[in-house]
Amino acid sequence: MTHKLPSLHYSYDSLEPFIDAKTMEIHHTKHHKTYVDKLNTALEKHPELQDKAVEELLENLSEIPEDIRKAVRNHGGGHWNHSFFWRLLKKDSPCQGEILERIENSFGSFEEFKKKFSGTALNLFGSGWAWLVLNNGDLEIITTSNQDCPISEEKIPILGLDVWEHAYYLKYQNKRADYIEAFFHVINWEEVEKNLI
Ligand code: MN3
Repeated sequence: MTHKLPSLHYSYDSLEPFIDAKTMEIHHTKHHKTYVDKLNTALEKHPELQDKAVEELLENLSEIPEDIRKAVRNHGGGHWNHSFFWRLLKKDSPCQGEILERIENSFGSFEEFKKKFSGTALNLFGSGWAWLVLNNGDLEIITTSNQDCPISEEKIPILGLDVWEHAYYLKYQNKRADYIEAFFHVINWEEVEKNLI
C-alpha cells in the first residue's frame, strides 16, 4: 500500500477571496504531494510499515526505525496535517452549536478564542502550525514546529492552521496577520465540531 494524495471536496477557487486559487492549487498539488511522495519513498526501506495508517505511524514515532524516523515525522506529519487542514475549509460556515459552546466555556467567548488563536499563530517563529486540540479532554491552543503533529503528543487535533509561508505568501506576502484573519472566514465549523468526539 502506498499513501495517496487525497482529492479536495471543493474547487481551488471556492475559498476566494480569502485563500486564492493559485495558492490552493500549488499547496495541494505540489507541497502536499511532495510530503506524500517522500513518505512513500521513506517507507520503501521498511516495507513492514507500508500497511500502517499514517496516524499509527505518527502516534508511535519512537517505534519507527531510526533511519526513517525523521522522514516519517516530517513527511508523514505533512501528509496528515494537510489532509486534516483541507477538510476544515469552507466559506460561510457559522460557528454554532456544541463547538461554539465548548469554545465559550474554555475561552470565555468566541472573540477571546479568536484573539488567542490568532496571536498564537502570529507569534509562531518560523514554519509550523497553530492548533486547537483536546488535551486530556480540555480544549487548548498550541503550536507545533515544522510538520510535527499533535497526535504524536497524544493530543487530539480539533482545528489546525498552516502558518508556513507557502500557505499564504503569494497573496499575503509577509502579512501573516491578514492571512490569519482571512482563515477565520473559511473555517468549516461543522467539520471542526466532528473532531470533538
Ligand atoms: Mn502547507
